[in-house]
Amino acid sequence: MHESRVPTVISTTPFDDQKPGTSGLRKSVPAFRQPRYLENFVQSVFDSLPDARGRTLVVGGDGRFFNAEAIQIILRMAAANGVARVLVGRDGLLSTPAVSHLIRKTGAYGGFVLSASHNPGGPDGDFGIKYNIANGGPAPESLTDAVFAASKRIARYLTLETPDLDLSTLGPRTLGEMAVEVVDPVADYAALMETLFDFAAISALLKRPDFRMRFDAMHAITGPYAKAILEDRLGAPKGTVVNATPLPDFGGHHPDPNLVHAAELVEATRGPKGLDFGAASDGDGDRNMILGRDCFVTPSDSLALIAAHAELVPGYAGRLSGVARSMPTSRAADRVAAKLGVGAYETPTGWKFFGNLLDAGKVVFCGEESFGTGSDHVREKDGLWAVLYWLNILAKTGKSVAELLAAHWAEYGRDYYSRHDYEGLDTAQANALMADLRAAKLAGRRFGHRAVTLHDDFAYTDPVNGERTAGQGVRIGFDDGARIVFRLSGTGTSGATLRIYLEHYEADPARQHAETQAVLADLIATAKALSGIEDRTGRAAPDVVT
Ligand code: VG1
Ligand code: CO
Repeated sequence: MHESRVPTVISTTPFDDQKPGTSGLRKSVPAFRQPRYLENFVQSVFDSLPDARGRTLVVGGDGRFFNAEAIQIILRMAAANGVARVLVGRDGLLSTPAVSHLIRKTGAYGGFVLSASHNPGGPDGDFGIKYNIANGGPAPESLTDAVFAASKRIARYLTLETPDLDLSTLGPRTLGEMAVEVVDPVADYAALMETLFDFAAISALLKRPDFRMRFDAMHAITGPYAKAILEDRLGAPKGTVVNATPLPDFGGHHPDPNLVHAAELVEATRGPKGLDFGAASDGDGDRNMILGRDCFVTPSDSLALIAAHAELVPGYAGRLSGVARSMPTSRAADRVAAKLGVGAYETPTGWKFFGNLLDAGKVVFCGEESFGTGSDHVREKDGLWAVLYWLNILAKTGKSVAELLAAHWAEYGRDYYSRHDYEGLDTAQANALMADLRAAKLAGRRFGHRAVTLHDDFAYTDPVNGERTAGQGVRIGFDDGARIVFRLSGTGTSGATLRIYLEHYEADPARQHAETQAVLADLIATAKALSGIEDRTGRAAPDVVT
């Protein structure tokens, strides 16, 4: 069809709500299915990129509801906007870290990731889209700001009038004048993992009859990756990976690997017959949860232990330059960095802030309290990577997860840590709460046995390019090392979510094995008093505690 090669110009008018949040544009599926909504955003990206004409892009998503339609729309628009070539995962599937790797490996110009991550999916669930740049990482704020500005003045988008492309088999296709290559979503990623970890040692561990593990893919994207790597390559018993088939609605659950949403897995690690190792990943495969028998590794501790054991892992031995963590993440990793004499960085929430530090070689590991850990192997957090890293540590030390944690705390002290989320708050109420917290005069005030030594609204200046980001959350530090952080979520799709991050440092090994919520009880009370959350919203308790 000759006509299909000529871009069609479609008139449109702006939507006013296309500002990317912590991780791309995230809205309900009904919002994304409004006519022209996705098209406007994608065109705004093309209009903001210096020059995507003649370049290669990578496109893939976590398989959630609307993934398949969205990919066809993006492919047509890419062709109409002059993109030369697109690599797309078979059936439109690619995990977020796999997209990042493919961009880097192929030298692509960038890529689109389709996912709302840990948010639920389905016709009434959430959808999302994110643009990643040539380093494989999320677009920096300078670009997302430009996209938002473009979305407010958009008047037309470009597309082709072509039938849907078959993405179910591997190999080359053409769409208009654009080449489309349907690639195996797993192969390149699995090969990368093999270069980083001691697969022989992990394989020996997984085959031991006395080592019992489970990986819960939560009906999301990591199922095929985990099966290929853990079961097929490393020889873990069949059935080690559960909920391994990606479903458009994740089986009706939140694909969010935490103590609340992966409760069944947590249960399987409890008691004398509990699993030795449990792990889970989220909707798009970039988050992870690590469990041992009767124990849970906070993501903040996970980052610290990963850094502390770098010498045991082939891809990292002898080259640890530094560690970065998002501001609300506990200071556990800083303590390891200090001891090792390497750099420690504190960034705003969201993986896009790690990109420059990784590119500049200032850090090798990055982590967020929200079940995100990763390294310089890609420019996204990476769920399965973290699981393989932990298996590598277990295999090389011969210790259990609980033993590793206890030894780590004895050496560095323990950062008791928890996050309390209040979801679906009235946006105006939540904004007022934050404004009052910012304005409060807290320095020097006492709360119980603690006095406030730090009170600010976190701002960050990127040490690589000097870009400044303000308003990233209210930090309240106390004289005994405890800390409370308040911030509003930037990934929700309705109302506001208040996140309260609580941590208390304990140096004494005799007091490092208490129940976290009990240890934090007085800090929780202080956080409630400071914010007035109950009086303001009528909420006596958080919706989710992790
Ligand atoms: C949350 C987490 C943040 C994470 C982001 C994206 O953001 O707190 O640490 O980077 O989700 O993760 P917020 O703004 O809701 O707190 V994912 O797995 O969506 O890509
Ligand atoms: Co995610």
